[in-house]
Amino acid sequence: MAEQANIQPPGDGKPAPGEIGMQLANSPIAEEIHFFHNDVLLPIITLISLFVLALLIYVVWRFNEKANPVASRTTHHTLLEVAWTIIPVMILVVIAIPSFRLLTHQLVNPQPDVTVKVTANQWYWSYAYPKDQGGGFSFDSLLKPEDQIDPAKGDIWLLSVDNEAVVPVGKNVLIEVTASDVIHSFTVPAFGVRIDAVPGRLNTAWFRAERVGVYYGQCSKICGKDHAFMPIAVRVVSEKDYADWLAQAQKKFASVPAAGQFAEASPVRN
Ligand SMILES: [Cu+2]
Repeated sequence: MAEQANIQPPGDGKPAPGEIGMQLANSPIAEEIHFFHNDVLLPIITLISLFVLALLIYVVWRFNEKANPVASRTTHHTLLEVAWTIIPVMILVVIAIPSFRLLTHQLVNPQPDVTVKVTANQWYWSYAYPKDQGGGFSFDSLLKPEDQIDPAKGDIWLLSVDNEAVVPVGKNVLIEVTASDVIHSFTVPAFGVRIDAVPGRLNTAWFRAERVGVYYGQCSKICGKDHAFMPIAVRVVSEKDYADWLAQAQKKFASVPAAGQFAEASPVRN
């Protein structure tokens, strides 16, 4: 596999210093999440906050003790009460429509081109590539120790791992997620993926990366003392590089006893 130059801009695949927004989207779901947050929720939140602030300022100015020495004894106003019930309900309906549409897109897996089985362990990840898709191997992915971090190669302390998961660009990747011990959570912000890894249960999620590069994530469920030290690194490569990597990985991980029950891709469950 050709070594890729690190040409990713800040905030692409990893956090950037001083960043307050989200990492750049690299999947249709992440784009939809960003649209929902930036173009639907934020304007509504801003308008409501400004409206409430204006009401507070008006009340302070108009009804303070000096301006309004004799307080009104009004306790009910039917029209006002109906309005402040109906308008929030209508706002919630406006939010619910894109929200449920996004949930549906996230939760209904498309026909996968590549399936990767992800197993969470205290405190590392294991990836298995099914045999019928050119894999037939599995490997563990552990935090790269600080003394092996080489920034010139694009290594990032606390995010880089010894063995990255590799997926092809522009393909539907189905991930089947489980855990061997306690509950973990497989989260890669740039892909819009966050799915719990639960012992004895197989959860699925999907993404389709649109750009090559390395995309990082972290376990997102408190899972014990090294919870902060089990990062996720997914390298997105071209289709040719992916085929080359599969061939290399088959040899490299041949000695690792393949998790037999994970050797075949499971049927898609929606
Ligand atoms: Cu964990």
